[in-house]
Amino acid sequence: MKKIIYIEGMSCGHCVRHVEEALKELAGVEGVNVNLKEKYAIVDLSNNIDDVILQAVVEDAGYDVAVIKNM
Ligand SMILES: [Cu+2]
Repeated sequence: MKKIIYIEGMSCGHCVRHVEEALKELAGVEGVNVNLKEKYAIVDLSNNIDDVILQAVVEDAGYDVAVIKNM
């Protein structure tokens, strides 16, 4: 399944890599695709990771989560 995470606070390619690496460390995350301009990350999940966990990972990396939706 895929989820889209709308993220506030990313400003450059470094932020993108930071968010990608943080999400990829989660077990069950198979892929991450961050769109800096549109301010979202699409995560490809092998199992349903709870939104609360995804939000915590992004916030621990230093960014804010606006909303998370199933795709
Ligand atoms: Cu940056």
